[in-house]
Amino acid sequence: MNNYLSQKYFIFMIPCNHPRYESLMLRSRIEEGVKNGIVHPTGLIAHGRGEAFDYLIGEKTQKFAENAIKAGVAYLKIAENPVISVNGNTAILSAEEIVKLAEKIKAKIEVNLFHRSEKRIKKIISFLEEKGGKNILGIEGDARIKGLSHDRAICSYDGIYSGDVILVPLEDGDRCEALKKMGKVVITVDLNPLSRTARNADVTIVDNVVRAMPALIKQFEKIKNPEEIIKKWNNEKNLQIALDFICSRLRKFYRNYNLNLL
Ligand code: PTJ
Repeated sequence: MNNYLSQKYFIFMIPCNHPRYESLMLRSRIEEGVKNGIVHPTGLIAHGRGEAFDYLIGEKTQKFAENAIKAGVAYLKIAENPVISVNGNTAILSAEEIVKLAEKIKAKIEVNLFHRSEKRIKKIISFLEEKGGKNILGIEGDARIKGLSHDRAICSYDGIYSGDVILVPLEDGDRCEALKKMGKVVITVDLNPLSRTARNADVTIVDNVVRAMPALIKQFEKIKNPEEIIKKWNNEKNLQIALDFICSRLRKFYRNYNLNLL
């Protein structure tokens, strides 16, 4: 069976009432993304790590994520030059929402890759354009994020380099730190509340990007008091709430299954 048929066969094999339907469909999208060159092969591993943490938070947008989404929107609302940074995984999972959010907040979209190649940047730009994206940055690579030695330092002068508030879903810790050192406000979406990115960002949305992006769009109209929200925002405290939530869920699992592991 060739690749195309096996992919179709896989989709056909997942009935809508399968208890893991949504999760399996996301896997299928990531797999398709690898096949068509949008997602880097290691994006499969990153997705798997994300899945594990999503399982632990109950695969739902929890209160701590809702609060972070509000804080993220508040920063995006007061931004003068907001930028949405897109990698392979985010593009394949949330292209339409990225385009919609960028329109709402008047943000630039920049493709910025850890495993950078011109070919993949062009593919991701075309993919976002198919969903309605315009003037997408990334290919010019005419500036560098200071203090980074790998290719993710290569960025666009008109985008990430000169932006003030940067939304970076599925970030790697190094770049988050480097962007902070450049004085930028960093908002991230990362299912892992323990990651360096999560701990270094100004706002960490501990949620799946497929739920967080539509929620950011929805909140945009609702938030009328961004300054007040920012004043009260405490990212560290919110991350602790996320971790406490995961721990208490694990304790419940332990009691329910009576595993006697301790
Ligand atoms: O497309 P490229 O070349 O820029 O590469 C992108 C990846 C994601 C492969 C690269 O940035 C990478 O290796 O990332 P890391 O260091 O594995 O970090 C990814 C983080 O995103 C991990 O903490 C995961 O838990 C988290 N994550 C994975 N899938 C999701 C997610 N967070 C939110 N939503 C997801 N769907």
